[in-house]
Amino acid sequence: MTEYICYISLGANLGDKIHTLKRALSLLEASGKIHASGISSMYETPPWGKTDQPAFVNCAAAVRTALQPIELLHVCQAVEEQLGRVRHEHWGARTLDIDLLYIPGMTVAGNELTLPHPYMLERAFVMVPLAEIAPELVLGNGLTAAECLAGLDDKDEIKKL
Ligand code: PH2
Ligand code: MG
Ligand code: MG
Repeated sequence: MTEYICYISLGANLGDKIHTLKRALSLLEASGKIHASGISSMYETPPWGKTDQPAFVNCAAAVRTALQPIELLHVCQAVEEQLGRVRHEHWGARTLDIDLLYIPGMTVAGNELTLPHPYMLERAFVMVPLAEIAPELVLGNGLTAAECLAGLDDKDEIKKL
């Protein structure tokens, strides 16, 4: 496959969150097959969905790779495991979560992976970091990341660290 860019979201709400996200980005690079071409700031974000859990730290990255999207997902899952992720409950606390968000011009509809990420546009913890690194990126709804973010009212609760 020729190289393409995939936008990803990283999150943690247990342990040394910032350290974990930085380690995760270096482990993705260390695979030799994934190159981060843009990394957002780190943001402290209130838990979304299941609200009785610790605050998250989230960031976003643009990664360049020639792996198939599903192979990219598997490398991300291996990094999650390497950094001690144990899967507890759906939307619950986690040491590390890496989600694939969006690959310009590509959709994926499989058992393991759906692209664009079905909830990305509703989540300020995803859209604030994404709009920082790619404000002009046109997303699945035809609007730019910055335009999508402007429509989210909980964006003010996202704090840059
Ligand atoms: N991830 C979830 C559910 N809720 N909330 C925040 N703030 N950040 C996350 O990364 C997050 C969440 C499921 O993966
Ligand atoms: Mg997630
Ligand atoms: Mg995930």
